[in-house]
Amino acid sequence: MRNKHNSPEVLELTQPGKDLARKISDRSARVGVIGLGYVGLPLVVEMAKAGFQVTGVDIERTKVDSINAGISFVPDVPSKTLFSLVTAEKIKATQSLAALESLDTISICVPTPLRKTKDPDLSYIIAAIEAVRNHLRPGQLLILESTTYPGTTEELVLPTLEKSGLKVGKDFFLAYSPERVDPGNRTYNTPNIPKVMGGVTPHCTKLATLLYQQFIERIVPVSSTRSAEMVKLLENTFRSVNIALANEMALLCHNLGINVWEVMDAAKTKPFGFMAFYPGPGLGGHCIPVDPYYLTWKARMNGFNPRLIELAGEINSQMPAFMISRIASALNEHEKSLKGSKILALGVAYKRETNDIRESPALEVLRGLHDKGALVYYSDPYVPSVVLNGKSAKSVNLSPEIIRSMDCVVILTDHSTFNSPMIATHSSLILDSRNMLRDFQGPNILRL
Ligand code: SAJ
Repeated sequence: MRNKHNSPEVLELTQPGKDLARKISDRSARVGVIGLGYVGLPLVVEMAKAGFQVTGVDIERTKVDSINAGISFVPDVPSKTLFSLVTAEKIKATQSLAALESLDTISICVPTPLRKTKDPDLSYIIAAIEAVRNHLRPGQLLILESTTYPGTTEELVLPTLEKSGLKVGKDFFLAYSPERVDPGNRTYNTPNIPKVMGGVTPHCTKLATLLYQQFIERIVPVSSTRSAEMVKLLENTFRSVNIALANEMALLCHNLGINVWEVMDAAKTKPFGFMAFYPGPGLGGHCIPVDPYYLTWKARMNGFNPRLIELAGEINSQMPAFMISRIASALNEHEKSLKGSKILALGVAYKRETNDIRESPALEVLRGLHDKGALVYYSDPYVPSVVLNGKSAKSVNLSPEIIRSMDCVVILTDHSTFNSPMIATHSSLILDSRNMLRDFQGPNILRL
């Protein structure tokens, strides 16, 4: 940042900021996290490991009790680590919002889902920010991490907090820093994923950067909260659009009688200028199918028509229907109708090696098959049971007999624990939407 004399601007912090900077540096700052899920809990642990006294706040009693017992419910956080930090009294969880008053910094990691109408649901952020406002005092630093549209921090969060009469950048400090947690990623986790940081004022950016650099290797300051909010949406919209391209390539390759998986893997050998994405039964999870709608909603509110982003969403959301039509055609080739056929789905989680079924396209495929009269079964080692069309369905244990009894096996999630040789050998008809059986050939094996 340069002032009019073109010399580096020296950021003279106000007293509350100076006190906070000292407390962060000497670890006497009392830090807190609202929202103890797959983003918030790893953040709590890293802050505690850096030497801070950490308070976790969540509305769910079960989460609070589990954390205080040192039992982790987030696969990426080992209970052993959590237990030792709780025992050392570095971590304490509570449902009480009154705890916010004693905190010097508060990171907010609450969900940002969509409403049924596909527009943003900021109710969790609003509830958290109103709680913060009710306990706001001079010297506090607030960092919003939840994925949201550009403008949320300055148009919604800031006015709510300044209703307290305190002034941002002088009395309290506010920044936006997108979470980038990739659940199950063995290589990248909270400390080594670069953290983008955008403050409402330069002082806010400076203080938020000072806090996070105590436990994250690299902070990437940007000029505003809007930039920081947009970075996250670009990252996830990039994935959605490229997955849509992979899906459209799958539809086109099927039409042309070309193996899209072979094409994608061969294209991937290009050492520059290409990044492989793969087709699948559709987009799942609570991020990639959701985040682009936060961006398109904001764009439309500003009279901008985000054609490419919306078209990508349409292509991705058509994939479950395409899967059902492929299954119907494959059965038809065996003189069988969809109605009355026994169909076994392998995998219902939204992606491999997870038990998360949120927005899972596999469930949409199963529901569609059921609605057309098929007798639907599923097997997923990570998901013991699901509710399908109002009834509870249990995961079946795979065996050659079970597989041979099916008219069609559909691979929807390519968990590594599936026994591919057994599946390839004993299935009379397979539709593989994940190329899990890439090493097997045969007239019984069809691919997306
Ligand atoms: N998918 C495809 N083809 C692909 C990649 C993914 O069909 O080539 C599907 C997956 O099967 C899944 C969905 O897209 O149903 C989303 O998959 P994902 O790999 O994007 O994983 P998420 O949603 O669990 O997490 C993503 C993070 N993933 C990666 O960067 C690899 C990351 O973008 C964010 O940290 C996270 O969303 C988030 O929290 O925003």
